[in-house]
Formats: sequence, structure tokens, C-alpha cells
Amino acid sequence: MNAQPTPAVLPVDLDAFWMPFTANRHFKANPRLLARAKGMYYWTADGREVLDGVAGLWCVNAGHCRAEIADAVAQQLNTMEFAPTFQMGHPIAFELASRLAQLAPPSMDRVFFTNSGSESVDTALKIALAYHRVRGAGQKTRFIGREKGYHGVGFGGMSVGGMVNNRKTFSTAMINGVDHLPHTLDIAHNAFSRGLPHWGAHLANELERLIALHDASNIAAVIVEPISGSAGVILPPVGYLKRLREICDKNDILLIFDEVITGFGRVGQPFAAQAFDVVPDLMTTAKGLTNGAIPMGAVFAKRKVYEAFMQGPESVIELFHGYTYSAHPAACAAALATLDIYAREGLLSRAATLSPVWEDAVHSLRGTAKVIDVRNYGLIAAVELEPRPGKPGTRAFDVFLKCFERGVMVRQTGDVIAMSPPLIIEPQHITRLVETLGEVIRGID
Ligand code: PXG
Repeated sequence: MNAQPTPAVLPVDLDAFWMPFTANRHFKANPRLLARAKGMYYWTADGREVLDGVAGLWCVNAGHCRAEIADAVAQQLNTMEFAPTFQMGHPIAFELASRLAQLAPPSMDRVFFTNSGSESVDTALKIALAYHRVRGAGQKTRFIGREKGYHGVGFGGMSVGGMVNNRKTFSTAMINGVDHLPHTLDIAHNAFSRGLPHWGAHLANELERLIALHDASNIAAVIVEPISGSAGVILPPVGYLKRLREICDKNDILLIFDEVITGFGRVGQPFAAQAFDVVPDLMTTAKGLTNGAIPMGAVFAKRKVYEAFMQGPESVIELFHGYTYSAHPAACAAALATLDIYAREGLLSRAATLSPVWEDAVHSLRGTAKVIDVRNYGLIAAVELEPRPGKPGTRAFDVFLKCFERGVMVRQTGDVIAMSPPLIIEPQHITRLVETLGEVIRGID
């Protein structure tokens, strides 16, 4: 990990970029500019080293600036930079889909490509509607999401999602017919659980209540994150996901796992579906698919879902959906190179190997003043802080800022500090990450 000094590359003007999910004025008054990255580290524009505790934004699972990925993308761009996938095809798109099908649970071997997690979610919702319709059950149009769920920012994903700040401004623009399960975070019962909490599987039975209310004949799909990331790491109680699966099966409702965060090794298996031994009907992914190097998403479908569409005249398009950049050649090249790295370096199971070290480290913060919960699974962790009276979120935001000043990047959401480091992390990085976080928390008011 050679830390070359980075020349200052401060842009002259920060005004024009309207930054996403950012306090624009605060940021532009106090910019945090990243200029270079390698392995476990970023370097700021003024040359400071920053340990990456969040894998960029939960996506750089193999660590930063993998030359193999860059080379594969460069070679592809110089060979064929773009090719359409509407009524045309190019070989590496098919190669990638086959490789992904081998990674997924056995029956989930059909893959639809998108460019982001949000597009993957909206694609999965549309596939669910179309699936029921082609089977003659076109009245099954309702979706069930979950409180505190995050499924991206498209109109569909926002509607099934349950993050109030993402929804309140757009309240009247939600898609119709969506209801929500209760979330499963309950600090009173589950604070400081190591791994999955044991209390709360019964919350899955709320699905039966919603089915009784709307009737199964109207419900297309249930969508949940196996582990909620954005809301501050909410874990499924032991048995909860299995129960959702049983209820969906009984009622001919598709189960969609949003694995945008949990996919590609984050939970110690290729997907949470395998880690939790619950196979959904559709699985949305993005992020780690290309190690964050090129935007790409993928929706995995059970073969029975795909096969339901393969009827009628063969010359007719079966699903009127897709993106210009579905299976973009550069993204396919990045994904194939990423999968090679994951396989060669055993990264898709590394989170399981490291998880005991990670768990011990993050739980060492138990007992620190203001820490009201620590949650972990795979290489994911959250440290929840007691909010400052009347000023929710400010304490954790200050912790995030102070950590960054001290050379460690974590993520803040509400009063939660979330961590999801690159899967190449070593125990000494874990120590530094958690020690810095602990020192900062101890020093904060
Ligand atoms: N589903 C899930 C479960 C996600 O976590 C998306 C969909 C949307 O993906 P795109 O690629 O459209 O952003 C996400 C995105 C955070 C954070 O810090 C998480 C995400 C994005 C930005 C920040 O928790 N997840």
C-alpha cells in the first residue's frame, strides 16, 4: 500500500455540483475531498491518509483501485466500448450472467442487468407485476415493503422503502397499493446482540395481518433487505426471514430480497440468501458486483419466474423493460474481473472467517458512555449513540466528522455509526478503526 503524496487538486469552485444526500452548504464550507485510493485507504486532496471503514459506500468489497479491474475495463473500451442489448447481444454479457448464476442459490439462474441498485429494485418490482399478469393473475399488484427499508430512490423503490426523510417530500407521488411491515429493530429486547438477535421472529407474522387486510389475491410481492443497511444496520431476528418465505409461499406472493448491500460477500457468503438459507424469488444487487468501479446492477430471478414469461409467439418481446446501458460492455468487463478477484482471494467467504474478530472488536465499545447498542453480522457493524436531547443525529454526525479528521472514514445515519469495510480488511485495520471510533465517542459531548 504505497502512499504516494497526492498533489493538491482542490477545485476552484464547488458551487455547480448539487451533491446527492449531502448538506451542500455545510460541505462546501468544510469540504472533504478524496483524491486517490488504494487497498484499504483513501488519500484526501491535501494528502492525508484515510482508512476506509465503509468500502466507499458499501461497494468496494475487494479494496480500492484493483489494477485488474481497471485493465479489463480499458481493454474492453478499446475493443468495443458499447453494444446494444435490445435485440442484439455481446458475448461477455452472457458470460457474466452465467458466472453470476453459478454464484447465486441454485434455482436463481436468470439475470437482468441494470445500472444501479435503484434500477434493480424498480426492475424487480416490474418483473413481479408482469409475472403475475402473464400467469393470468394480473390483479396481484400490491407491494409490501418494510418500515426503515431502503430500496433506492426511484418512485418504486421510494414507495416500498420506509425511510421517512426520503418519502415525506414526495408523499403524493408514491406508487399505489403499497403497505409496510414493521421494522425489526428493538433495542429494548435486543441491545448488544452478537450476530442475529433472538427476539423478534414473530414480527414476520405481521405479514399475515396485512394479507388478511388486503387479501392475497391482490398482493404481488414482499420486498425486504435481508439486513437493512441505510437505516442503520437492522438485523433479521433468527427465524424471521424463513417465516416471511413460508407466508409468501402459502399465498402465492413473490419474495424479493434487496441484496444491494448484502450481496457479494458482505455477510460471509455470496448472498444473504445463502447465509440465511432462505431463497427469495427475485434478488436485487449492484454495488459489489463491479467493486464500485463502474455502475452496474443485476436482478436475479428464479428460473420459474423467467420461464413464466417464455410463452406465446417466439418473435414477441416478453418483457417491455430495459436500459440503454443494461449489460454495458465496460461494466461487464469490470464485473468479470471483480468476480475473478473474489474467487481467487476467497473474498466471498472472508467476512465469515473474520466475523468473530470483527464482532469482538465492535462489541468492545459496549460500556462506552453514550453507546446504547452495537449490532453486527458478517463484515457489517453499527454503533448506536444516545441522541443529544432535542438534536437527533448531531452527535453521530460530529463523531463521523471527528473520525474523518483522525483518518478514519465511517458512515453516519441518524444517531448510528455504520461500518462495512472492504472485505480485504486485516485485523490491524479493524483495531485501528474501532479504537479511533471509541476514542472519538469518548471525547464527544
Ligand atoms: N437497495 C439497497 C438495499 C441499498 O442499500 C439501493 C437499493 C440503491 O442503490 P443505488 O445504486 O441506486 O444507490 C441501496 C443503496 C448508506 C448508503 O450509507 C446506502 C446506499 C446508498 C447510499 C448510501 O447507508 N444504498
